[in-house]
Amino acid sequence: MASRRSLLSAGGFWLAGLALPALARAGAPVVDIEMRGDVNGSKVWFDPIGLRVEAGTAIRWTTRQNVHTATAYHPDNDDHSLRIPKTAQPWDSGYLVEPGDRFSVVLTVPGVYDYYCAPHEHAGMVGRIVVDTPTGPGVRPFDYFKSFKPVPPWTDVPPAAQVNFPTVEEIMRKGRVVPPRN
Ligand SMILES: [Cu+2]
Repeated sequence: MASRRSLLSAGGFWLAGLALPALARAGAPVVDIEMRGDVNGSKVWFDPIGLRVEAGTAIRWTTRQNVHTATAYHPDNDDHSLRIPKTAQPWDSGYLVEPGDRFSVVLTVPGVYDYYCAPHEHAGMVGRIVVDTPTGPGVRPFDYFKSFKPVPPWTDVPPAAQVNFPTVEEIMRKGRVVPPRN
């Protein structure tokens, strides 16, 4: 965690799966997502909660209130179910503590990417990004993995999180979906 924080404070990009030259070569556009909450932390959300972007886009999460993470639904992250493209690199920002703390990834593999905030997943703090085309595990039902029983077992997406994901259809139609409470 310390090294991650110092990387962030140094202004570095923490890239998932790609080195910096790819970012420079693509002239990657950057799309921002804010991580917000009310004063006592009873409501927390990503804004926007849904995004459609082109492959090669850098997604940059910035915390504004409370402490958050941006963490991919992937078995590498505490046995969460796989809800990003199979060949995409998972990411986990670690805790973003101070207002303005940031974390970035460049998404290069087409498909649906579901992600969550580790301390607030059970409060429904999740988001969804579609890169180019809506394909991959992220388009499948939340319980799709029950039939093949992965080892170690994957955890269920909590009900409060399930109901908060914008639909792929809404994301494809609007491009950018703001959370309902805003
Ligand atoms: Cu959070």
